[in-house]
This record gives sequence, structure tokens and C-alpha cells, in this order.
Amino acid sequence: MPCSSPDLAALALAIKAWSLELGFQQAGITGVDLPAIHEARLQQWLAAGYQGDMDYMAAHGHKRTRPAELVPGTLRVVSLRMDYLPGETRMAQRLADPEAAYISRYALGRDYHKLIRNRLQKLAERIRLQAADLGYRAFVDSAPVLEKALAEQAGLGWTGKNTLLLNRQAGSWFFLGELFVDLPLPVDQVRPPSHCGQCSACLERCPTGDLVAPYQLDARRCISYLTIELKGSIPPELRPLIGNRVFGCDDCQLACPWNRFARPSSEADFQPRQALDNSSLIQLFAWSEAEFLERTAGSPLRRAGYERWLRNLAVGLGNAPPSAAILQALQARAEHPSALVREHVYWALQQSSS
Ligand code: B12
Ligand code: SF4
Repeated sequence: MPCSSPDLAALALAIKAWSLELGFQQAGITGVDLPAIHEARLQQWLAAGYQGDMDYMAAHGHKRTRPAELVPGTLRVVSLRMDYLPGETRMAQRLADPEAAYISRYALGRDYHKLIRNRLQKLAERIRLQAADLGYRAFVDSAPVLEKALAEQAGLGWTGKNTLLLNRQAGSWFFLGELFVDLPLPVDQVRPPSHCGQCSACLERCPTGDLVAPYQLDARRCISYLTIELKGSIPPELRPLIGNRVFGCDDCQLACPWNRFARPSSEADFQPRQALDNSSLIQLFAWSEAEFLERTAGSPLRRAGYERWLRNLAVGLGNAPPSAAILQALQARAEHPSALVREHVYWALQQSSS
């Protein structure tokens, strides 16, 4: 039986209350029509080649900007935010210590995809109790969905100059997820204005200068791309700029004044595992493949795989002040079976001896 309008208004309110109960910090509801400017900007971004090797960003035609083409029948998008900031992780100090391995905050705990998808599923089940014939799909990160633009339109925040979605209460330390639904729920009309003003701290702080202009990111230079998405060799001219960041990068968030308002997450899954917030480059570089697989089970680090993990750590070691321990660690990997690893180890050895 389809819901009537008053029922739908009550259901929209209930969805927001259930979202909080399920551990999300905010939910908003929007329609499926994004302003054409988003599609145009995505096309410009692709035409400039900023996606690098992320071919998936160019696939799927218009589906990324048109939810109803991705999932026919979709009428509304429920966009949700889940904060992930772990407790005190002394990230600024770790960034400043060239022998420490810096792993971006979102990747210190368990992989968020499964957690958020499960919660979205639970939310859909609750909605089904009120609207039995609900059709829906749950997404987090991995589907061709313009998540930030939808979240912005649903009232969850504004697009910052670092291209991330910012929120007055939470800064940007949160993940986004969506439920595409076929119910004509009332949409949220309030869209927060930008509060970036004249601030350009993120652009100034970015180590590689990949924020080529406000709101425009050339992923080919972004450390997050270079250490996670790029499968091949890291361009040598960018390696010294990466410092000790071995998986992802948080600098443009650490610089953002709105992140002073972010509150730590109480989700057990987002708390650091395997001392990843407190390990040196040498310690992590010593992991065997079996140790890597065992210690990164269920972790976002798995996305890089062992070879790229060693590649990234070799770059970090090449950037650290030379020491006998670092030379020894690098030499122990100099004959590694992977050409990718060997090439980065040789580079690091050259750095250490020059
Ligand atoms: C591809 C991708 C990346 C790429 C490229 C990033 C990018 N900016 O596109 C790389 C690998 C570099 C990356 C890095 C990170 N990512 Co990422 N990434 C994505 C992904 C899969 C798609 C993003 C996308 O659509 N890019 C396409 C380009 C065209 O979009 P855009 O840069 O945002 O451009 C838009 C605006 O900037 C705007 N715009 C462009 N020009 C102009 C000009 C003006 C004047 C204005 C006003 C606006 C404007 O229009 C564009 C279209 O809407 C999303 C998940 C998803 N499916 O949406 C996650 C996502 C954006 N990533 C996320 C995270 C957490 C990260 C990292 C923080 C991880 C880390 N610590 O290393 C970094 C942050 C780097 C950064 N500053 O963005 C979160 C962000 C949450 C949030 N608070 O916003 C998302 C939403 C994943 C999730 N579900 O939670 N990511
Ligand atoms: S994640 Fe790092 S490299 Fe990428 S835009 Fe932000 S500061 Fe620059």
C-alpha cells in the first residue's frame, strides 16, 4: 500500500531519527536532479585528465550524475554522514616525525564500507516496516554516485575549497553513504551556504600543489591517489613531496579551521588497530606478505596490496634522514621479486646516500 503525503512527511522525520539510532550523525533527503553544473564540472575534470588511472571515474556515462539512470525508479536519495575521527592520535606530531609512518585517519581502523553498508541496510529494513513495497539500493563510496554533490543538496554541508564536503559541526572527518529509494519523500530544502570565505589554508598546506584552484583537484598529484589508487611507479619528482605519508593524506583537512569542531567517533571499528597510529616506517617495512595479509584483514589498507604498501614505505624511507637502520632495511628489500618495489627501493637508497 503506497504511503499518503502526511505519512511520507512522518516517515522522513522517522528516517532521520532512525539514522541517528543507527550511528549516523546526520541524514538529509534530496531529489534525483542535480544541477547541470555538476555534470559539466565532472566532464571538465575528466577532460583535463585529472582522474589519472582511475578509469572508473570516466565509465558509466551519465549515471554518476543522474541517480535515476543508475537505478531506474529512484525518486529520492537519502544521504547520510558518519563521522570517523578516531580519538587522540597525535597526527600532527607523527607527520612531523620523518621516521614515523603516517597513515591517514580514515584508514587506521576497520574498513568503513562494510560497516556503513550494513547500517544502510538496517535503515532500509526499518523503512520497509512502514512502506512494505520499498525499492532501494544502498551505496557507499564504490558506486558511480556523485556523493558530495548529493549530500550538499540534501543539506549535509558545503563543498570546501579542498573539494571535500564540510559541515559546521563536524568539519570534514566523515564518510558519506546513500540510500536510493523509490518513495516520493519530502526533500530537504535548506542548503548550507559556503563558510570557506577568504580562507585558503587547504590550498596553501597541500604538499604537492594538486589543488590547482579552489574546488579543483588534480588527482594525479594528490598523495591520496599516489599512495592508494596509482598502481604503477610514483613519479620521481613527486616522491620527495610525499614525506612520510604512506597511505592517504590528511593535510588539507588538518589545515581546515572547520575541523576544530570535529568530534571523535565512538565507533569501535574506527579506532586504530595494529598500532597503525604508532609505528615507524622501518617496523611496517619489515612486515612479510603473510604478516601484511594477517594484520590488514578487514582494513582499508588492503586496497593498496602488499607490493604498493612496500612501494609507499620505500618512498617514506627515502625521505627520512639517512641512518644505518634505514639503509639496512632498504638493502634487505633490494632484491625483492617485484620490479616496482625494487625500483622504489633503489630510489630510496640513492636518496639515503646522496
Ligand atoms: C575519486 C575520489 C577520490 C580521488 C579524487 C578526489 C576528488 N576530489 O575528486 C582521490 C583518490 C584523490 C581521493 C582522495 C580522498 N578522498 Co575520495 N573519493 C573519490 C570519489 C570516489 C569520487 C569523487 C568525485 O566524484 N570526483 C570527481 C570530481 C569532478 O569531483 P570534485 O573534485 O569533488 O569536484 C566537484 C566540486 O569540487 C565542484 N567544483 C568543481 N569546480 C568548481 C568550481 C567552483 C567555483 C565551485 C563552487 C565548485 C566546483 O564540482 C565538482 C562536481 O560536483 C568519492 C566517492 C564518491 N562516489 O563520490 C570519494 C570521497 C570524495 N573521498 C573521500 C575521502 C575521505 C577522501 C580522502 C580524505 C582520503 C584520504 N585521507 O586520503 C582524500 C581527500 C582528498 C581531497 N582533497 O579530495 C570521501 C569524502 C567525504 C567528505 N567529507 O567529503 C568520499 C565522499 C568517500 C565517502 N563515501 O566517504 N578521493
Ligand atoms: S589529500 Fe593531501 S595531497 Fe591530496 S589535496 Fe589534500 S593535502 Fe593535497
